[in-house]
Amino acid sequence: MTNKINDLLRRVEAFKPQAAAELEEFRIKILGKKGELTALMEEFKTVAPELKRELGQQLNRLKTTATERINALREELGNAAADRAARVEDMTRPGSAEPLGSRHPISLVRREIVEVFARLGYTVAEGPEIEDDWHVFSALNFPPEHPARDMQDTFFIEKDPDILLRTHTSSIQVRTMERQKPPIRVICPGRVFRNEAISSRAHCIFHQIEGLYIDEGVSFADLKQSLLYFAKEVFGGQTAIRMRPSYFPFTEPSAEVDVSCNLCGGKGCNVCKGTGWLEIMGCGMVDPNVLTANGIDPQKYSGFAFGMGIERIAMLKYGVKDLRLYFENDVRFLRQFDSAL
Ligand code: 2NL
Repeated sequence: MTNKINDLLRRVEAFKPQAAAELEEFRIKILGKKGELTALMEEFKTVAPELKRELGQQLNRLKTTATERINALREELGNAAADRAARVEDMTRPGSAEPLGSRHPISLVRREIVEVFARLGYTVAEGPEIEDDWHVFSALNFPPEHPARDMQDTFFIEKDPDILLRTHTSSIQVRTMERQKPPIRVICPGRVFRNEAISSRAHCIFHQIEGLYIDEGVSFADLKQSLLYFAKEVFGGQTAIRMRPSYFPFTEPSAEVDVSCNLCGGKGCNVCKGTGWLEIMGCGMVDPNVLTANGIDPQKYSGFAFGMGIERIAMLKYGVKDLRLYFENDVRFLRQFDSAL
């Protein structure tokens, strides 16, 4: 019996529970009604009288030790749990910063351009990416045999009647003219699609912003001043613009717009290829055929329109050298814009 008592004593002393439940299980196993100590007490009743004194002392020691150890362990575990709870509830602990994402450069530039034109009274319009021939070509004075209508340049979804991915955001302005009578002043951002080989300078998906202003007496001078204001807001107050004659099916006259290169101050550098000028957009006076096709009387109204590629403006603003970076979503590229909100 002494062996049994010593064995139990050793197990009580060595016991190291991880959790309160484990301790309680141990307590019941030792001190419970059907526990090992209770069994020893029963056995004690049957021992010879001359052994009772010695064994009784041993049993009492075991009982005291076991009870004290279990109480001490219970306190320890309770304190640890209270510590954990206190840590969770300590409102004075310094917080850990959540990592913030960054806006995509295309979104940043689109927003900036939209805001500049909003200050000139333009409202934003959007439209579907999947379009029909009328809204992308016919309503915009594209002749039936124009190369843009070719399979080589445009992604067709269906033929006869033609359903296609819009190749420019002008289709949004056509839809605006359907809904709204002049005066019209809209700015139209969106994704456009062209069947092109992908390179550092071309992509099959890109972003445009177009603007349309139609009212009585809108002139080319209004166009020039509006675009000069835009250029100064986006590229800085020292920026100058120039216009070069050009051609678009939907405007007459048409022009390409350049801004002065603010890297070299117009003297000529590798970015502006020695010219001192950077091309940023195309524009013109809305062709009377376009007004007529869209139910607007060209005798009463005139208007101007312009269009630009957002990728190109963002390249010039941020010095991005390869268009493909905009579409790869490499965080090493995107993180560089996290302070450009
Ligand atoms: C460019 C040139 C341009 C337009 C877009 C337009 C729209 C309507 C009527 C007339 Cl509804 N014109 N849009 C006009 C001139 C130029 O875009 O280089 N875009 C990237």
